Amino acid sequence: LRHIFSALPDSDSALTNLFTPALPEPGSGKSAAHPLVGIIMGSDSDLPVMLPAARHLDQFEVPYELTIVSAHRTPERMTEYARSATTRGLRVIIAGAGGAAHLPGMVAAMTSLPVIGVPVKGSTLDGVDSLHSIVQMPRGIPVATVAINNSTNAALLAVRILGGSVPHLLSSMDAFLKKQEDEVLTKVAKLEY
Ligand code: RP5
Repeated sequence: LRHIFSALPDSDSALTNLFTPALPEPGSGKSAAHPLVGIIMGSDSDLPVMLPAARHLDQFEVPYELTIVSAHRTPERMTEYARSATTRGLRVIIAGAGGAAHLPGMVAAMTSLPVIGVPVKGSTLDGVDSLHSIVQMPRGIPVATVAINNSTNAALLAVRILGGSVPHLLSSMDAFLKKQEDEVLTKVAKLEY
């Protein structure tokens, strides 16, 4: 993944001093020393779908880490990742997987952190298999599931969750929504006749 990281834009975190002392000092952008969001995926083949999550966290200057954790191929790594997430300072986990997409649910079973699941569309079944695997969790173990291949929304939801502790992020989200609204209204104005 090294070349992917180097392809991402650098961003200095603007979050320093905005967190309560209970939270670790924020690092800066991708592979930060103290990531608040963990982006994990079942395979490197999921990376194109998961990269928009990283790019959006960069935009909001939220420090994150990104790596491969497979529920089936590296079950012990998954257990260690989930069990250590809170003490390592993570506050939200974004987990993407395709097919028999057990990663988000299994991670949610082994941590109390909020887990956001991204169903990845595989080469067959249009991603509905992944969606059902992630969304149909049993009572007691929630996974916030976004739309198929929509890691953008996973990142935006993570920012909203972190915004509960970091008011600055809610202001950034307000600005993001306003910009988005303005863009649509500009298109409306152009299309109207
Ligand atoms: C899942 O199996 C991964 O999340 C991926 O979406 C899918 C296929 O993996 P590869 O065979 O491409 O490695 O575990």
